[in-house]
Amino acid sequence: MKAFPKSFLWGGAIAANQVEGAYLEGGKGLSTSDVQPKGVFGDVVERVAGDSALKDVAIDFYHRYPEDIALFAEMGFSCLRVSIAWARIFPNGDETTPNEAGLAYYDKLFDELAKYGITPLVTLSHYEMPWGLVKQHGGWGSRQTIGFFERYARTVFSRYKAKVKLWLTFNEINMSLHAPMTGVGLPENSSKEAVYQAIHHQLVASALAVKACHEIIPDGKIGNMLLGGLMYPLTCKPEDVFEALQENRSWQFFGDVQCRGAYPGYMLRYFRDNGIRVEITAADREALISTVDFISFSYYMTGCVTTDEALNQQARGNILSMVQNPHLASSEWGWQIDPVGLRTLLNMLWDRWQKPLFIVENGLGAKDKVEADGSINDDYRIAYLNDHLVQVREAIDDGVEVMGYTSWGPIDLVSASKAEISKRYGFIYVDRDDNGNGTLARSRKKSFYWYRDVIASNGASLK
Ligand code: BGP
Repeated sequence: MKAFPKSFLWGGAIAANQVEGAYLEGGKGLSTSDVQPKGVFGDVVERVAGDSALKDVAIDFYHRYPEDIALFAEMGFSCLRVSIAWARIFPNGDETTPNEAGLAYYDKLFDELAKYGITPLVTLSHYEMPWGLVKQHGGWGSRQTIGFFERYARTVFSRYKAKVKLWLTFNEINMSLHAPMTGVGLPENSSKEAVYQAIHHQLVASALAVKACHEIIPDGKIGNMLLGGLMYPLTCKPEDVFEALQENRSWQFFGDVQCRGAYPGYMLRYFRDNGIRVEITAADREALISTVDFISFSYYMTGCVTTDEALNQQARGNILSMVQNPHLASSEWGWQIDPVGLRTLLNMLWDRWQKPLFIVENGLGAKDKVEADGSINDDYRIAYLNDHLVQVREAIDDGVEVMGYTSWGPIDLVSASKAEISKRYGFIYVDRDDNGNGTLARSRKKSFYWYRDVIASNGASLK
């Protein structure tokens, strides 16, 4: 395989609430993730003294980060995507002064990365927000939350401006309609109007963070983060093709606002046709003009769209209500594996927005078997990643500007959708099970050595 461009960043991506644990240490407040022990689609469960959830300890990255970063460095990472737990910095979310212990923790983390020359890519909000903001202010349903977020963003930009040059605003900002509590801190049964209003507040906050980043870190870059869904029409029936266009737009509209600085016409029509009234002030319009420098996205699977109601009914049980593609195989969790779709999506997003793209999540969640000698032969993971990276290389040859690739969960972590650890993504195995048993010891899987070779050859070893 032809090598990747010299500036291409290689690494992995993790999120605070899925790795750190230490959920009440260092003055941290509860976050929405802490009260969703069953995962991002799960109900809110109020915490009581003595209860516990897998995420409370997660993989104990909060304490073990030096060991883990040393392992990432051994693989040759030039980039690590992490997130800051907002509730470590502003425990309740509405304080006027930040929690110094929380700020100091991430200082140490960034310093550790710097030791190895690993560039941090930092998400401001990865599927969590301070629970206090939800309980006392109504989450993103309240306009006030825009100000709380802006204060948080300005605080961390000012603190880490010398250490962190690459930032992302909200993880998978386009998931909120499917997971309102996780995305915008609203109850699951909220009306569409309420969720779109909250999304609007978040889009304004994202744009204000872009503006603040440009002011405070002039040599920095800030991107958005989208779930990179790609929907195919199930058939070539024109109605199916149009349905797929609309479905793709329902995911990409967030990117349209963040890249173009205004709501697209098709979205305004959708609001009109469905009687959804979103309050968009003149000041909001002005704020939205600050557009992102680059686009980042996750990519795991594709799905199909049809106007056939019977097939749609059957699909309702799937994670994103997608109809299965008969041409693709699925992971153990039913996610359809589609490497070529990644090339298609990279080309489509480039054609649409003409901004650099960063693949900040991609990977295979699978059950791993530890052999008697302690080895883990995860050839399925190697095949998945290899095939996707080959398509990334093709897209670069197609003329798409790709900044880098951070595979999801380079070390096993707690899954977002199911809050289980047996759905493993890592090159590094963590000895812990879904009940929280295990030593938390780390070990290298076969894919660890494979990824190390890919990075060392700058992609030339891919097949
Ligand atoms: C994305 C999230 C991640 C992550 C990943 C894999 O939606 O941004 O946080 O966990 O999906 O999903 P899961 O953990 O459910 O397998």
